[in-house]
Amino acid sequence: MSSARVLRRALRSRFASTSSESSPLFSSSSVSSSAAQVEPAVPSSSSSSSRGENRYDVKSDEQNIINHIGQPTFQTHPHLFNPANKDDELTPGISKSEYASRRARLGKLLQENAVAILLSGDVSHYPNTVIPHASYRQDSDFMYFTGMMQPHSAAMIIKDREDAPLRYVLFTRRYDKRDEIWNGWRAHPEVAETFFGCDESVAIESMEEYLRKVLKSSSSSSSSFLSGGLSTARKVFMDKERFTTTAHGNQLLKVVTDGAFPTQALKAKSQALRWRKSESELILLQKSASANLEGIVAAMRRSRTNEVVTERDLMNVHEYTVKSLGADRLAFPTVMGASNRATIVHYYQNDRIVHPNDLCLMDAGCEMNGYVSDITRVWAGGSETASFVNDYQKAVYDRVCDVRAVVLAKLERDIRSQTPVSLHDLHVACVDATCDVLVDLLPSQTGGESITKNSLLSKGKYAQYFPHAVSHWLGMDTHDTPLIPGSTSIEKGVCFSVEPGLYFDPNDTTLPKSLRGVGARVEDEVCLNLRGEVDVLSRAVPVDREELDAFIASNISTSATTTTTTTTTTTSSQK
Ligand SMILES: [Mn+2]
Repeated sequence: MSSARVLRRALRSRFASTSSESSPLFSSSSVSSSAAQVEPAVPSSSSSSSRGENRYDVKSDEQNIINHIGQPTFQTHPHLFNPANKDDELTPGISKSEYASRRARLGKLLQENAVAILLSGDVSHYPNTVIPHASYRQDSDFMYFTGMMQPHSAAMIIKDREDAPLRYVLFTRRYDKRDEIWNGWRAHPEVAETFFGCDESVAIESMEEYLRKVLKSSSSSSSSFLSGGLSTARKVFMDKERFTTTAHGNQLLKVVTDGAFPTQALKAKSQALRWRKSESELILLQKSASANLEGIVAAMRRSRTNEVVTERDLMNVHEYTVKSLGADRLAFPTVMGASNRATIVHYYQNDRIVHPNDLCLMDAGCEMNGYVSDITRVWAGGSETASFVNDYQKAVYDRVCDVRAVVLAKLERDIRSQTPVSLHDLHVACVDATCDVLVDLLPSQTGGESITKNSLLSKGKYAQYFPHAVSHWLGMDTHDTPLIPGSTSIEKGVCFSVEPGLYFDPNDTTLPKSLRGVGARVEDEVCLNLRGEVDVLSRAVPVDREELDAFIASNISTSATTTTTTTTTTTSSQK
């Protein structure tokens, strides 16, 4: 049976009994004034239901039902889904069974008689208003286990015994007509069960009471949650800091702490699972990287004009392009620094004019289907015929590319010889190669000190020119799974950045004048694919200076459509 038919049947049978009880968590004095500011007041269900506004007017047509789910489906967003998998994908690219297997793997990491509690991401508002920011971003852990993209939701994964099936309960807001008018469609408990594949869907307004029962059931053999009695207290897996930002979260936390139930953080377990990506996740990471590359190429093209362009123009061209290709948002504020702004690692003002032959550093990323990209390229812009004209610019850029080559070669060599290699090992190799470069680029006496590899390393002086790490994990977040130490050996399915750089402070008078204000970083996305091969997801845009110039020139002379084909061809070949 198609999911739409299942939904239609469920809706017909269940909406007739839609509860019109009041909403204890959101409608009354239980919401503090500070929480009301964070979470705008939802009107009392009881008052509006008395006017008949809170009844769901369900028509039997499929489109109406699908529209009420409140997040993309194949029917409403066919451009985001793979038509071949339209009945399987819960979110674009990820199947319902993959979400179920994620919960099952989490279940294996939990002890018996445990409950994991996850909250959806908070809604943020423009200051002093109840106007929400346009692009709601789901909490990554919650998204990973549920595929639920909507706010004001929560989930419990209950494990009674090793040999008993997990129980997955999803909590969503009750239907509220006024909320729908202001904020659009949402999944309500009546829809959620079938659509999200949970064992039970419950109104989030009743979650506190439900949690009490789950916790109490740990010592009760007659509980509806258990098929057998358990004598010890429920162990609760939750990230407490996530519960303190809303009145609702605080109430749930109080239920757990008042009962003195033993708690453990959930995030170490969720990050351990999220760290290794599945085949579908790697495909989504490649799609995100390919869209991001399209955006960077569009910015390159825009920079090669004789019109006056600003850094912001280039940033906007990138953002427009990635969003046109399906990105929901940028992964982080774009760094678009021309000339000496390229020396500022997290430059975000992006508001100055790009002059002819300026080096343009763009460090950009987008989030698409829940997965991010993070790529940096440097090129010469500001005029139709821009090129690297300064020998120091050429030298710094070329030597950063050399460091990149050293790091990637080490990675490739270690993976091939099955030598364990970690992000920390890559950083050590990067620092070593960077020091070699610095010895060549810096005068032998700089700032009253003699520059040798030893002096750069032993005093950590290299960090003045290379202040960041060469790598971080990548995935649903830009700095993904930060609890996985950098000393962990890279495994199949793991994705990370490789980003060497060199930055020479414009105001550092100890440097030769031509070196001041020169900065370059080259950042690639790398994964060890499931076949155990090193895969550079950002390889469609070259880094070698001459190759890159030829690439930009060919992209200027061709149409935007042709460019799209150039980089997405690589995406297709990845699958
Ligand atoms: Mn990065």
